Amino acid sequence: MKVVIVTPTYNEKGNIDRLIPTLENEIFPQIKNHDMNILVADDNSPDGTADEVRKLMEKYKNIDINSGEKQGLGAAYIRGMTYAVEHMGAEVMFEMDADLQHDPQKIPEFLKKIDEGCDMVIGNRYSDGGSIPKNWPFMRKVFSVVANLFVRTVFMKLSVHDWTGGYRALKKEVFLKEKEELTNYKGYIFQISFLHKAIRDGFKIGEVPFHFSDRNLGRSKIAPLGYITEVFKFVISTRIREVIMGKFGKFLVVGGFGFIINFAVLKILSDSFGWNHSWANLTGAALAIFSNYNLNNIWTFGERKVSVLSSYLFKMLQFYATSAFGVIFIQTGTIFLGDRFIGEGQFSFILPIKYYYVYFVIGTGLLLIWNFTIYNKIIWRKKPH
Ligand SMILES: Nc1nc2c(ncn2[C@@H]2O[C@H](COP(=O)(O)OP(=O)(O)OP(=O)(O)O)[C@@H](O)[C@H]2O)c(=O)[nH]1
Ligand SMILES: [Mg+2]
Repeated sequence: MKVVIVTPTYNEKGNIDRLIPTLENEIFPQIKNHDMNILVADDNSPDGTADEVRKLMEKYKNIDINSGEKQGLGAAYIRGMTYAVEHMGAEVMFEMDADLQHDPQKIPEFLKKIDEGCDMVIGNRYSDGGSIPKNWPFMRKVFSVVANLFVRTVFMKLSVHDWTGGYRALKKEVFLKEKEELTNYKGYIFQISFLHKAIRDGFKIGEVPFHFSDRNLGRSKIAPLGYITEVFKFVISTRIREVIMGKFGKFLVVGGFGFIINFAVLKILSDSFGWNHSWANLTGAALAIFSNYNLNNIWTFGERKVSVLSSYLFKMLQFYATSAFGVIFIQTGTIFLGDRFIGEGQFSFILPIKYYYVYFVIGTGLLLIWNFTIYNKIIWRKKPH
């Protein structure tokens, strides 16, 4: 396959001078089954990185350069990868820093994973066989480890260890699929966002552990504080959007609609037909649960919909039973325990608030979690392939 190592540079004259000969003389000769090439994505570096690359291009014929304005690391990658695909015929691309922090000896391992069927291979500094520089200041080490743990946990993707690193290999299909959306991520956040979208779209991810060495020439381009804020904002806002637009959001809409049905039936039967409130409410609740069941079946869990009559009826029974259990034991139980162990009373926050309102809100929150979990894991559980 045609492989292009895309290396972004901003003032890396001294480093590119060492990286390219290492790749050409030590690494590429080890790789027999792929056509290896290099693309430097330079942002008109004032130190003359591009001139250095052009000199090397006279010596090595499998190098190219793509220059443009400085807009950030992500923007340089998108421009460079587009060039690699359109002008160099790249089928597989590497992301690799120019400052030799990414051990080039690992390239064959990345390619092996690609050959084995991975779509994107991530250099991993955080599990066995990987590391971050020992001589980094304590706080940088902490930020690096904590930031990655944070991303893994919030995205609920613990199996992928290194989200912020920039040593990767990927098939061109992954880039072409995500390119459009990635143009919004011009800086270092490009890395997390790219990986997140690739996982979301079901691309197969592999990992290669490596020791991340310290930069020993040139200056770092990353602004740590701004980056940390950006990571936090991106991860939290993405996750919230996913939850709201995803199953949980639909489940809440369905539940809200059920609540309206329940209340409307209670009111109509009580006020217009003179029913006793309890019977009117039970009828309203039974209809609301019926509506909830059907809307969840066709919409929230639409892709796991049950349509065979016997299992439709059986699951409806389960649905009524879990809903009743939740209301009695979880929601009402919370109010009961609150009254019993914290007590009744009230406090003032804009308006007077009775303690039991708070117990009700907590109980309802727990009820929602209970219901959603049971629906997702039991009633409409994913069938294994
Ligand atoms: N073209 C381009 N390259 C960039 C830009 N920002 C960073 N780079 C390059 O991206 C790579 C990674 O940047 P570094 O500054 O080394 O970031 P880092 O590795 O997290 O930080 P250090 O460990 O301090 O080196 C290097 O090759 C940089 O030259 C940019 O805006 N444009
Ligand atoms: Mg670096």
